[in-house]
Amino acid sequence: MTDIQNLKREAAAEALKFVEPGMVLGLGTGSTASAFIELLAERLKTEDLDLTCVATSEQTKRFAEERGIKIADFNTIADVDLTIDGADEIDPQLNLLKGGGGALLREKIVAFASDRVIIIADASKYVEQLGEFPLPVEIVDFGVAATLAMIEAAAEDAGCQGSIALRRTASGDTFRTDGGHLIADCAFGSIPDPETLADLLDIVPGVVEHGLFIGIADDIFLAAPDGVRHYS
Ligand code: ABF
Repeated sequence: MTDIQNLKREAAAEALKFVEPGMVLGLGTGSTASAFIELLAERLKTEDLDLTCVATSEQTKRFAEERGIKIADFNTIADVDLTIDGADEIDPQLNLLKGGGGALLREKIVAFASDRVIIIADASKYVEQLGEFPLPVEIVDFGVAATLAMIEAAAEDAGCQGSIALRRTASGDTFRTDGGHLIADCAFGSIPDPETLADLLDIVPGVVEHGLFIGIADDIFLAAPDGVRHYS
């Protein structure tokens, strides 16, 4: 296992301590969330926790089920006790930039339905200001050109500039989310006012959701070579 994988696993191990019997548990998406799912699967081999697990992506659903974790239909569940997820960037106010994996809509729905959200990451995800990682914005494919122009205008009003490009897969096809939408990756370099940008993107009609998670994280476990730091 590489050093970075070890760090992800250490952060995941801290989050695992918060899983209690009978919980409705949200499972995030990405490699750090996958490290958590692997540890959870190991724990479930020796403990019957009677969990109800929901997944934030089809990828996570498959990954969990391959490890013997049953995934419930989220259409029948209104409240989640605890969600464990990763992030692409985390700022000092515990705001997050997420969605590099394209699962931001389901991640945000599950996070909003959760009593507690724990974010796990290696320390490289901690930044003074969000935005070096391109901000993913999930959009519908009706009127794409107009929506992209509105995103650009919203970004300018929030003090952000940079290139906005529709995401493609490695083979060059248009990337589609689990919900069948497109992703516009916004390479702003920096986002000086994430709250304002989030508010402005929220009112663009063609935007389904964006990757700014403002005030959603309750706890963050950041694993560095000298130990795991806890922010809340
Ligand atoms: C998800 O996984 C996303 O919101 C974020 O894009 C990504 C982080 O992935 P990783 O843990 O692989 O860095 O949580």
